[in-house]
Amino acid sequence: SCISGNIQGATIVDALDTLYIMEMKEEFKEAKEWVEKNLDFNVNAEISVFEVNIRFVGGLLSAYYLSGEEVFRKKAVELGEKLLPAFNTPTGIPWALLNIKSGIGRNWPWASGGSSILAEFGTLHLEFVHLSHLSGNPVFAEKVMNIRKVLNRLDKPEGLYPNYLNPSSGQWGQHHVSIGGLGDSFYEYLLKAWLMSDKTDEEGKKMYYDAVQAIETHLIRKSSGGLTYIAEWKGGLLEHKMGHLTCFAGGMFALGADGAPNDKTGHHIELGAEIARTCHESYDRTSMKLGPEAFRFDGGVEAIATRQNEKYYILRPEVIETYMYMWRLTHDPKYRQWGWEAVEALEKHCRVDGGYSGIRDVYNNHESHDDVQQSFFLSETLKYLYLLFSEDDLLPFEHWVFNTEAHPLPVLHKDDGNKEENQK
Ligand code: DMJ
Repeated sequence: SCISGNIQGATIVDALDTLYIMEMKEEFKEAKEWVEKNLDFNVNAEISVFEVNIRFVGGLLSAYYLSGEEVFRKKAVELGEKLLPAFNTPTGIPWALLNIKSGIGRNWPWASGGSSILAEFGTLHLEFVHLSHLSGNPVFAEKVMNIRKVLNRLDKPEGLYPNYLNPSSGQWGQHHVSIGGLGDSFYEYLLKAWLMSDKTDEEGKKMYYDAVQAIETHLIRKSSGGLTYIAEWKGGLLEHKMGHLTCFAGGMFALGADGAPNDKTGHHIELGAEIARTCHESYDRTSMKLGPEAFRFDGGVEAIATRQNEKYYILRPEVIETYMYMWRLTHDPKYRQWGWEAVEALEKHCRVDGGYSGIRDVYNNHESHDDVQQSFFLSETLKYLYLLFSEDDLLPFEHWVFNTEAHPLPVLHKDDGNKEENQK
């Protein structure tokens, strides 16, 4: 075909705010110059709308809010405009894939009956609200508010949101529900949309707490050994498996505890603490002290991967992310201890000449490296570790929310006439 490639520079853009926060000024300047000279969206590429939004749009927005450098704002808005044709569907639920030259979209061929994915179209909200805010163009916010409207018109099985929604018919695909892959950050963005609005977005708030209620009733279970976990739901049947991705939910429950209805604040903190403990166990029960991609609670095992293709670790952040939220919200020192165990394991098993690498089997005694350093290692894993060992006034939760790639976005305060005065 004549597709020439991809947007280049994911690692650089994903790392900008981490460099800034860590006060690595020389490296930040070098990265900024690369962005000025080389970051190019006029390419013939079919991209994932979700991945480009969370890594590139999110990375550029944070770099702008932290540094105040105009180039980042300009590039973020330019890229946002490139993504708009993805919303040209009968319902306005965007396509997963978009050719940013032709503007032609489509969905992943594997997704249930031509569906779009909940965690993909549901993870645009924070960035698009900021794009409207920074450009003065309401179109971005309108696109994501319409997604909510479509979701709120639909019946939800047992109050749960299936991972698949067809953008042409506006109907759910397969009734698979997950708080891990394919679902995860949709729930995160409901809560964070409310927080980022200075707690004015009542619709986001209601959708979040209603969803958590259904998740507790239908997906959260306790193992015989006393570990709380979040299962997957397939048309009413539970699969007793938890993905590494799902471990972010501990931090989410704790972050949302403060606003929980019916005196449930303590309960949501406790839920976060229990998920953190379970995910720590998934690390502790391996030989490398790094967690597998997925672990199970069936056939006599607890918090252990049983299938060879679920034993890898690709430098994912979710467990450390949950430690960071739990630390900030409880100051229980065990979260720093657990974070330090992860630091030591990363140094011991993932450090290689050119950087850090994923591991093929965390239960093995010697490492087989996959030779990939995911861009989220710099944006998320290292940033959350740094915040775990920093004071609470570095990017305080009252003023900042983190997008799902750990890019901080400022809370839009009610009384903000001109907003981006420094909140660092
Ligand atoms: C990141 O790109 C984001 O955190 C996303 O929400 C889920 N997957 C990766 C990290 O594991």
